[in-house]
Amino acid sequence: MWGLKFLAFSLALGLVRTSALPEARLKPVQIRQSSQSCNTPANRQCWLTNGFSVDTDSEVSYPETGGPPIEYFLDIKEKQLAPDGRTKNMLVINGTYPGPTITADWGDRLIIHVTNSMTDNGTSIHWHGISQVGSNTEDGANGVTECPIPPGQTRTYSFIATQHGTAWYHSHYSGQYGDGVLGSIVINGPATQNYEEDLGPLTITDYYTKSMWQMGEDSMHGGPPQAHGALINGVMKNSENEDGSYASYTVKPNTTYRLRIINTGIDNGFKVSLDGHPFTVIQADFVPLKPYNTTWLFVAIGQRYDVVFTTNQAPANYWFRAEVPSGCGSNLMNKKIFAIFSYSTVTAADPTSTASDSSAVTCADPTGLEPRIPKSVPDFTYVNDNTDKLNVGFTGSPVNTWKINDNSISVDWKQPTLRYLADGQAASLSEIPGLNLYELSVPDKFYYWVIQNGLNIPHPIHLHGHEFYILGQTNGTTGQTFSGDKSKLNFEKPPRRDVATLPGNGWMVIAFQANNPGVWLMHCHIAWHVSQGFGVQFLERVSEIPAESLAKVSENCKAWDEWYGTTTYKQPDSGLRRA
Ligand SMILES: *[C@@H]1O[C@H](CO)[C@@H](O)[C@H](O)[C@H]1NC(C)=O
Ligand SMILES: *[C@@H]1O[C@H](CO)[C@@H](O)[C@H](O)[C@H]1NC(C)=O
Ligand SMILES: *[C@@H]1O[C@H](CO)[C@@H](O)[C@H](O)[C@H]1NC(C)=O
Ligand SMILES: *[C@@H]1O[C@H](CO)[C@@H](O)[C@H](O)[C@H]1NC(C)=O
Ligand SMILES: *[C@@H]1O[C@H](CO)[C@@H](O)[C@H](O)[C@H]1NC(C)=O
Ligand SMILES: [Cu+2]
Repeated sequence: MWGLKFLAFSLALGLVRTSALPEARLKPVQIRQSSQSCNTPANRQCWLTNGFSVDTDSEVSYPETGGPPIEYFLDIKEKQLAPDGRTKNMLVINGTYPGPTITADWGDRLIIHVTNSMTDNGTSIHWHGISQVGSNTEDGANGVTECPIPPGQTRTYSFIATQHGTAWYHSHYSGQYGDGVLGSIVINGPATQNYEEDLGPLTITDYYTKSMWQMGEDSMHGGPPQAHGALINGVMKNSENEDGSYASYTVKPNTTYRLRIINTGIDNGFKVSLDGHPFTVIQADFVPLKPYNTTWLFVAIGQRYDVVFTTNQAPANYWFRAEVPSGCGSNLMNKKIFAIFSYSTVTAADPTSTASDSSAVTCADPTGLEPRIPKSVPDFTYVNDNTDKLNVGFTGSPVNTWKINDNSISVDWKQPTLRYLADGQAASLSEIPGLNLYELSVPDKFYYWVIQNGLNIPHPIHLHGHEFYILGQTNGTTGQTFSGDKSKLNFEKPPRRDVATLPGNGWMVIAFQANNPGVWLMHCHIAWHVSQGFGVQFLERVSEIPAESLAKVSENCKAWDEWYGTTTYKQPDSGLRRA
C-alpha cells in the first residue's frame, strides 16, 4: 500500500522528486527478513513472504525493498543488418535487433540512459505498458511529454516498475521503431500458474525492407503498403530466396515453460500457435489472468500474452506458427512465419509437425478474459458527446488522414504538451487543435469512452499511463453502432489491459480511473494510423502535475531546439509515428 499512497501524498503536495520516490530492489543482500522470496516452480503465485503475491493489486501497491536501481545504457545507431537475409539500413540499439531486453524485478527502479548516436534523427523511448505512476515526464512520447533527444545527446529515464509481466520499449519518433528501435521488457513477478522455466520474450512483427520513412510516405498516399515479410525475435527465412533463418528455442522434455509473446508490429496482428502444445494463458499485457487453455491466440500490435505450456509430446522439432487473419493488416508477402521449438533430446532440424489448429480467425481479441483480481466499474450516464464518445473517421484527401471527433492529432516535437505546462500556459491548451486534448479533471473519477469505428478496419487502441477496463467490444460483424444500451456492457469483472482491438465497423467501450496525474496519449498502434492523426491526449488532473518535474522538459527541449535549427530533416507527419 505504502508505495502509491506515499506517491499520491507527495504529488498532492507537489513534493515529488526523483530521489524522494520509493525505491525497491530485491537483491539477496538487501532483502529484509520479512520479505524473502517465496517464488518457486511449485509456487509461482507467491512473490515475497511479507505478503506480496499474484493477489496483490499492482495498481494499489508494489514491493519496495530499498536496494539500488537497475541501470541500463542504450545507444541508438544506424547499422546495416539482414534480419531475414535481405540487407536493410536499420536504426538499432546497441547494434542488435531487437535491442537488449530490459529486465528487472517488480518494484525496482529502472534508470535507463538513452544515447542518440544517429546522424539525422531525433528519438524518444516509450516504455510501453509501464503506467509511469507519478513519473509522466518519463513516458517517452515526444511532442507530448518531452522534446525528442537530438543526435549526440543522452537522456536519462527513471521510473519504477510498479507492475509485473511482459512489455516492450520502442521509439515514439514517427515510424522509427519499424526500422529497429525497440526491445523487450521483462518485469519478474508472481504468476497465476506454476511453471519451471522462463523462455523469455518472443517478439513478432511485420517487416519492411524499405525504410519506415519511405513506407510512411507510401501509406500516406495509397492503401497500406504490403509488408515484405515478418520477423520472430528479429529473424526469419524470407520467401524470396529462402535466405535468413528461423528463431529457435531448445526445450527439455517434460518441462513446463513460460513464454512471453509480444507483437511489436507496424500494421499487422497475428494468430499464433505452437504445434502439439496448447497454451495456458496467464497474463494479458500487465494484467494476470485466471488461467485458461487455448490452442491459439490472436495478438494485436502492442499486446502481450504470457503463456505456459508443457513439453509432454513425442520428442521432436515443432513449428511455432504465426499468420495474419484476414482484414488484420496489409497482406504479408511471406506466408511462412515460423519459429522452431526443438526438444533437447533430438537433433535440431526443420520440423515436420502439423498445425494443432486450423480455425479461421478474425481480427478480434479473445473474449471473456478474467483478471485474477477482478475489479468492478460503476455505472455511468451515457451522454454521447465529446465527454464520453470518440468517433473514428477517415478522409483520403488530400492525403490519408485519421480523425477522432473530426480532429487529427498532430503534435509539435518542439512544443510537447508538458512544455506548455512548464511555461505556465495550461489555460491555452484546449485551443490548440493539433493536440486533440481531452481534459480529465476530477480526481479518481471513472472516465468512460465509447469508441465508435466508422470504417471496416480494426484498430489496436493503446492507452499510456493506465490499464483500461474493456466494458464491451463488438466482434467483427458489420455495421454496429453503439446504441447506448448498457445491458451489452460488463461492469462486474471486465478485462483490463493497455491495448485492445477496436473491431471494424464496430465499437468498444472502455473506462479508466483518473488516478495518475499527467498527459497521456491514447492512439491506434498501427504506425501509419497514428502518424496520420489517429490519437488523442488525456490531460489528467493538470493541477497535480508537479511543477518541479517539468524543469526536465524545459532542459531537454533546449537541447532539441538547438539541434533542430541545424537539420534539414523536418517533421514529416503527426510526429508520433510516421505515415
Ligand atoms: C550498450 O552499449 C553501451 C555503450 O556501448 C554499453 O555501455 C552498455 O553496457 C550496453 N548495454 C547493454 C545492455 O548491452
Ligand atoms: C531519419 O533518418 C533517416 C535516415 O536514417 C532519414 O531518411 C529520415 O528522413 C530521417 N527522418 C527525420 C524525420 O528526421
Ligand atoms: C515424461 O514423463 C513421463 C511420466 O512422468 C514418462 O513416461 C515419459 O517417458 C517422459 N518423457 C520424456 C520424453 O522424458
Ligand atoms: C489446461 O490444461 C492443463 C494441461 O493440460 C490442465 O492441467 C489444466 O487443468 C487446464 N486448465 C484449464 C483451466 O482448463
Ligand atoms: C459475435 O456476436 C454474435 C452476436 O452477439 C454472437 O452470436 C457470436 O457468437 C459472436 N462471435 C464470436 C466469435 O464471439
Ligand atoms: Cu488504426
